Amino acid sequence: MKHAWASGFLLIAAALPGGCKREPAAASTGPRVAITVSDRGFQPTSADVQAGHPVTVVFTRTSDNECGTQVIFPTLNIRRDLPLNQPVEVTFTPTAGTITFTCGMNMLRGSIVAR
Ligand SMILES: [Cu+2]
Repeated sequence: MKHAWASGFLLIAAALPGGCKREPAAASTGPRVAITVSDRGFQPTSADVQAGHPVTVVFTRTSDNECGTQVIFPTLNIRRDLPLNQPVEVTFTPTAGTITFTCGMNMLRGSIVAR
């Protein structure tokens, strides 16, 4: 299977800078996390956010690989199409814990970790 390597994917934590600092007024939806969907999967595969505060995850698919044409947050009931090279925003307010997202085929995986 073409995407078999994904099963061995290690989660790499990517801590966001800024901590509890207030964002400028424009950031009414809270911090933004940019995630690229490439031939190598979701990058970064994990991001830390603050629990109880809205976060916007911006997915941009940069690969023609069919695998990344959708992103799904199973526990949030969110499914979005990812057009090539067009940023797609997913905004939600996480409760503490790990929120997993996957490609439409549940092969590629990543997570948002809310603390
Ligand atoms: Cu896939």
